[in-house]
Amino acid sequence: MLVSEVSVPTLKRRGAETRRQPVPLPSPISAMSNQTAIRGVTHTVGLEKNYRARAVHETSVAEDLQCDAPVTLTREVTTYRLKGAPHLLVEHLGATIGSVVHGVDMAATSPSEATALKALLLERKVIFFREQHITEQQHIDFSRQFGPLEIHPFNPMHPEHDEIIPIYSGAKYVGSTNRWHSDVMWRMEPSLGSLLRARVVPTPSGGDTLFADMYAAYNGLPADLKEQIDGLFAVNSGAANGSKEKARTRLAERGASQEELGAFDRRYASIPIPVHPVVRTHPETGKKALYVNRSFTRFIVGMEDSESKQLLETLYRQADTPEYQCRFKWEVGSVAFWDNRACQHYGSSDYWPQRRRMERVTVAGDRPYYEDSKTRERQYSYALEERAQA
Ligand SMILES: O=C(O)CCC(=O)C(=O)O
Ligand SMILES: [Fe+2]
Repeated sequence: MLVSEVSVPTLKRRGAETRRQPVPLPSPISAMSNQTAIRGVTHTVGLEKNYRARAVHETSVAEDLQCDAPVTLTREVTTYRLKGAPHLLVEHLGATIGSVVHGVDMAATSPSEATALKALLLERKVIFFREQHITEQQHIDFSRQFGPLEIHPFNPMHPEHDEIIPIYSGAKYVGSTNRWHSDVMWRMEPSLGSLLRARVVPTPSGGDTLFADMYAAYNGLPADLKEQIDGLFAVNSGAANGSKEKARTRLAERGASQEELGAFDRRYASIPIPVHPVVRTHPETGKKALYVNRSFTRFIVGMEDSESKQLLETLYRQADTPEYQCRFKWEVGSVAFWDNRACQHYGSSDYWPQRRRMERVTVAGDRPYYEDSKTRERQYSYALEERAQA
């Protein structure tokens, strides 16, 4: 069905308003490092560490010679009525992953709409809504319909709402979510889902988020490799992406005393290091998902270091497969709601030095497990320390 045949909110795409103007790179580059963190900045890294952001900036042309005045186009889009909420229209992005749902109002979602959206999320792994010009509280309230919310233990919070993680980047703070990951895999119970809302986006383009279907990533492996990794476990930690160091630096720069920094270190040290299954059984769909990535996974338990590295590299590369992916272009007010148990995501860092401001609310999850398909036996994640003491 064509969108033009039914009554749906506007599907206008934003035209080019301003063009990217490359600016000279600072000299030395290290001057851009994250030395002056401010409250509310997270997931940031100095430009010198983010070679992709730097490469895009250096490659961009000084002026957009071939493009003139911006013109907004409307286009026809094929959509499908959502079962259980047929006034909501679904536009698919990737083959197996990612759908935009038209007609959602996050400020006034009924329980039956929420149920239908949850069923779609389980099928499509990530769903998107556009033009949600809602308050922070409405963002939180909508998210709460899908489960209890998670408060991040050490990231700087939104000034008024502990449930919101601000992910702000700009000239000083280079976007650093450009690594495939599933959120907070360094926790024993990583989050079920994340709801990310765009408040400021780069123009005319940049800062898209990519999603990879980790069921497809698993299904795409050769049979003998699947057999080899079924039932394996791997150590995961935030240390792999420097999250502790970033949080500690921010705290120090906000004037924390030695005592407060000591308390932070003790609190961080008390976070158990999780050992998660390499292949995770989804608790709601029963499907198998590949559950490792470069951001968090350190090594496979019980395997020689070199063998573990080699195997993990093969598994990490699965997320790079375009067939398993979708890509979402943000507009102000766009929201992505993804299932961390079924997909991974990657925030493209191709807009430096422009500003991009995103806010995330996270739905708490439960302990991952691997279920043997024949015996139905479940093996749950465990804390590295528990096993060491046993
Ligand atoms: O910056 C992005 O697009 C992704 C942010 C992210 O990784 C997150 O919110 O968990
Ligand atoms: Fe993330």
